[in-house]
Amino acid sequence: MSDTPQPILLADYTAFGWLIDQVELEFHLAPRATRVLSKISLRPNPDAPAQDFFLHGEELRLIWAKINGERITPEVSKTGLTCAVPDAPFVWEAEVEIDPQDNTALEGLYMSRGMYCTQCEAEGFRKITFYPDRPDVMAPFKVRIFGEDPVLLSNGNPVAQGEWHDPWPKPAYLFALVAGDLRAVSSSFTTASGKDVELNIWVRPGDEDRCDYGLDALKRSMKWDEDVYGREYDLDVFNIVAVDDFNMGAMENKGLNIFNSKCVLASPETATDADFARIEAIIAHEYFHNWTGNRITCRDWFQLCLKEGLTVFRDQQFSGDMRSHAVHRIQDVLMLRGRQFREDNGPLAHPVRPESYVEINNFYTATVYEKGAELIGMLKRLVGDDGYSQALDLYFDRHDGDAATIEDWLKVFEDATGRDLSQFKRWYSQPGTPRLHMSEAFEDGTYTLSFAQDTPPTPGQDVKDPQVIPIAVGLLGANGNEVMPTTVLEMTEAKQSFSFRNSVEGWVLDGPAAAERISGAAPEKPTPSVLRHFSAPVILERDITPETLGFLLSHDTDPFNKWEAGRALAKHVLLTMITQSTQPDALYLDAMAQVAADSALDPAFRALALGLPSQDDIAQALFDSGQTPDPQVIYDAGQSLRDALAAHLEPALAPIYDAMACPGPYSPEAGDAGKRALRHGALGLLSRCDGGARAEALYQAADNMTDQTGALTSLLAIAKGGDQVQAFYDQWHGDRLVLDKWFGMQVSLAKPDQAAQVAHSLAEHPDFDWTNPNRFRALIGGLAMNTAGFHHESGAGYQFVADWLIRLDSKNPQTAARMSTAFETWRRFDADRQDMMREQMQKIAAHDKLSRDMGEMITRMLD
Ligand code: 0A1
Ligand code: ZN
Repeated sequence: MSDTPQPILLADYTAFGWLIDQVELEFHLAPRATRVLSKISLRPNPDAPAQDFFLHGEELRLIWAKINGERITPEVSKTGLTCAVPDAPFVWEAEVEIDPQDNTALEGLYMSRGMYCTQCEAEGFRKITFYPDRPDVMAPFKVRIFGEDPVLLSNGNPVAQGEWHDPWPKPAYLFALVAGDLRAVSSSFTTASGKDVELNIWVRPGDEDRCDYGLDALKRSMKWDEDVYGREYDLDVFNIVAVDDFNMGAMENKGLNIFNSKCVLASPETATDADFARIEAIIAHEYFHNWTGNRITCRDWFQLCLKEGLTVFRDQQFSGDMRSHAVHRIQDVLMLRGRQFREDNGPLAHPVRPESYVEINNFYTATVYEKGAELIGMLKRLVGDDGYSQALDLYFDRHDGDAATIEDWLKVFEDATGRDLSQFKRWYSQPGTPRLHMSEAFEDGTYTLSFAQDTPPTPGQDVKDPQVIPIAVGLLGANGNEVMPTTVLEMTEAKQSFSFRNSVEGWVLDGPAAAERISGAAPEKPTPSVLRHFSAPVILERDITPETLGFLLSHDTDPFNKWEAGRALAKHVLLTMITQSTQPDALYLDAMAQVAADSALDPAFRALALGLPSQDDIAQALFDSGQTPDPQVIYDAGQSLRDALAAHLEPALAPIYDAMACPGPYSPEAGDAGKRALRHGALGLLSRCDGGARAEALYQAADNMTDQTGALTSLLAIAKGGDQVQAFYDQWHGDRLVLDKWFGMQVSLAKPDQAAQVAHSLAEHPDFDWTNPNRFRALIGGLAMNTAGFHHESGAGYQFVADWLIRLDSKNPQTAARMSTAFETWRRFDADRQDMMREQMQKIAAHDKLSRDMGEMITRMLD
């Protein structure tokens, strides 16, 4: 018999043979021996095929089991149990014993610094008791918790101390339990229909002063979901708990969200502007899941994007409404390109709706989440805002209480709008980032844009069919005025042209309905602004001169494309510096000087415009154009370009730095955060001219974490800041979340030839608690993010990361497997680096406690 785990296939889905009317659970908590009693009322599911009765269960010690009150002896395996059951409704009961203290995988019931907590998505409930642990089995739960802790929480409404009833049928993955010595910071929210909801954020004693922002974000999320989606909250209480040891960001358990403390706790002294923004988005995300995920859940884990893509899309809309749409769109696209494009163009590429998996935890990916959200955005663009609202209303009406599929989702759009979405569905099954080639023609006063789409082969899928691509286009006249407002072109063919003509109404898309052409003087060729707002997750390829990019950067009325023009220009400059050993282009430097000083522009936008493309981005671009990227050369080019920018912009930088100071007490609100972002951008460049004098002064004066880390980052980037690193440690060594920053900054900003060594010595530091996922990610992930350091020619970075992944894999497979993606770009590089990375991956694959999670990741990367 082979030990190789067999993949699970979408095509093999069958319904569970029974329906569950009620689940009753009783927990007797003890760190090494928690007893769980379960009583489950089942009846045959008339819509399911005949099957043996099977309950999932892993790492459980079965004490006894009964059917209808009679003791039975089930057949227990490593993955669950079977037994004979009556062909009629029956009651299953069992008692099991589990060991939360020994649970280092942080899945199921585990302990985090003395506190009991759970994580059941995707398949953790089977480590708590025997149960059909699949999302399409939904039931109301009643829970009783017995333990010594003062606070005993579970899902639903409180009934008595430690007793909870959740009336809303839910799958087991949404179950949660928390017990500990916790304090609540509380508030309340009155829903649109007048129901009062108690809101609590539960934290360890001492963290109470870090909850205000999270509570406020929660109230804003509740209001927003009522206003924008018509969705009200449906229980008497909404609890959030902050937990220090957590594999992901947070979890949407019904009425009891559990958060990685890093994603909810914030105070001006300990959290940065970016932390505040992330907390706002994650609070919203988990809250929004109450409707998109909990009330309507997924039939099976292949449908994960049904809840995640939609909920990410909703949290992005929310963040845009709370802050700036333009700035958020740019940040979302940066993230998409940085993580999802990287995944989609490498060995781990998979469809937004995968068709097979070995370990589902490996599919909580940027593709399912972020590309999944882009698909919702495209749908909205294609059917229009009204069509989208009608489709969503229908979705909630039709599927409330269901475990639904992508087919159900697309059907509501078809039914609400009358549109055929069969071609659109390809976006869910075809992995890979489409390349969109564009060319222009201008003849007899008709302007034509021609597009050709093709998607490179991905693992297991060589040939792709054309997809529907909404291409938002605007046209600009020679003087920079917009002569055609944003118009969405719907590309459905492999190759397609769209013509525009000059009419009494300006430039319009040619077609029977287009207005008459103006007779008389021939129009001038317009300049196109293509893929506005990043209207589709594709890579646009076209010949464009630096001059045209400069023109768009100055004049484009679409803020995303204005930024994109600057970004494309920076990319062009870097690629030319790398491939032709040239000096930085003056056109780019002048353009940046203009943007930096343009006080009509939002400071947050200016800060983003001044940023350079990531080293990873440049490596991918070089690889795409048939060259072998050298990480050290890319790093050096980035450094020279920063030096050149600093020298060129120097006269403007000090005034910007001064003007962007925020007087008064710190506020995390977007306006001030944008000013600080620009101020710190200017400081990063200024430090290259003043030797870090201003950064040292800012560090000294800082009264908030954004300024403190901003100053320290600027110093570390010029290889200074030794004293500040020590001072930071002295000030913050007692604070877990802040100390993560200390580890992360040092390693991610170390010079390439020193990064592995810095990581090595930090790993010896007494505060390096590698069993805490946040700390592990800060240090090991910090090195993986230091592109040139990780890929240093010595191979020390590869070895360091691989050794730690092996170590972590035997304790926490999920986080280890997730971080193995550090190696996913290995095929881009030269033969020596490829050999070294392959060797490290083979070493990981050969270790004696290799997990299923890690085994699957390495196999996919090496195949
Ligand atoms: N559903 C959560 C993400 C999540 C997934 C898995 C987890 O543990 C294995 C934890 C959280 C979300 O989208 O926020
Ligand atoms: Zn989610």
